[in-house]
Amino acid sequence: MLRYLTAGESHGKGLIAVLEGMPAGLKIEPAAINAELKRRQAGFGRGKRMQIENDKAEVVSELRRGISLGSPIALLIKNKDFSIDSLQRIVCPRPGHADLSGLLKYGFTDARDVLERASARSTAATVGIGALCKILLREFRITLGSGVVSVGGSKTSKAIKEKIQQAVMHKDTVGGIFEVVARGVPAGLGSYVQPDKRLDSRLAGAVMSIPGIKAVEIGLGSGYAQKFGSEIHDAIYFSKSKGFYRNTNNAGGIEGGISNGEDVVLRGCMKPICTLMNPLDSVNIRSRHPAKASVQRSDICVVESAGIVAESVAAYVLADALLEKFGGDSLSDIKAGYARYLKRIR
Ligand code: EPS
Repeated sequence: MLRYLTAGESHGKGLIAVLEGMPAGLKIEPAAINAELKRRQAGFGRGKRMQIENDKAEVVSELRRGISLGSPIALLIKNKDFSIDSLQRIVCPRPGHADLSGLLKYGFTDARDVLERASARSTAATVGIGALCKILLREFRITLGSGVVSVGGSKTSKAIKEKIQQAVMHKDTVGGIFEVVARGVPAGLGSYVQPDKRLDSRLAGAVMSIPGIKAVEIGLGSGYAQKFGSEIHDAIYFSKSKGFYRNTNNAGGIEGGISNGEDVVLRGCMKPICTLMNPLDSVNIRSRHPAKASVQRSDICVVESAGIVAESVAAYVLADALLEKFGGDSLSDIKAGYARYLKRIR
């Protein structure tokens, strides 16, 4: 149904995102895309790069008078810090980063060749894709939001701020957990008929594709391991006004790989950023002698931004599953099928 590609290096000319499979007839306002890009740049703990960039997307293909034509949509986000050719070499790989495995894989002698593409800067393009998908989902009253659950084990906003300040003071970094909630998702997206059609496997894979993510859970997630079935499964009720509904949502809105009509809830765990101002032991890749890992401009904590990126990939998965079920080339066809379906399941 939908597919996307991104391209671009952290300090190259810019980032490109291409999304194919969007229906014709959708009003696309660049302001809505730019608002999402801005959200990704914010958050306590971000580094100096975010003071340089002011991410804005230019829609370089597919629209006519602001309305989609059914052809691929291409976005361009220019980098202000376009300095790729003059940046210093990096010869002491950072533990936790793609530096060493990338060097070994591609036969480079400068980790700069790895980190330019491995950089989480690419997530600006991902958020551009997510913003387009959110525009489609909004037509069906499906909305997504995210929030920080914890940072370094701290949970209140005061304690989280203190934890990040502590990391700054100790020249360290800190990770955490974010939660994404999608509201208004109808029952019936995804399927149990094949592993790759399951909505939960698609969401988990999508969130895992974000740099720095080490765990994903849907609904109660690992909490399921602690309780009896009778305590944990979401009992089913029906009323004329609500249709089928639950009083609990431990399943995170997905049963048997299919959305069940409740909110879709997922959490992701992001590791601490790997660039440490007080670096760990590493090895000089040329001399093979012990050395401290390289240090360069970076962030301290990006859990909040990671949540926005996770919203974006979740929006992509939900939009893809929606088009799979109600597929059509134009928005009006899809809406007609959607309305018929909603009537049937009530
Ligand atoms: C990022 C841009 C990068 C980093 C960060 C995310 O910019 P620079 O490397 O120029 O400071 O701030 O990327 C990483 C932490 C990483 O490890 O790649 C962005 O736009 O989000």
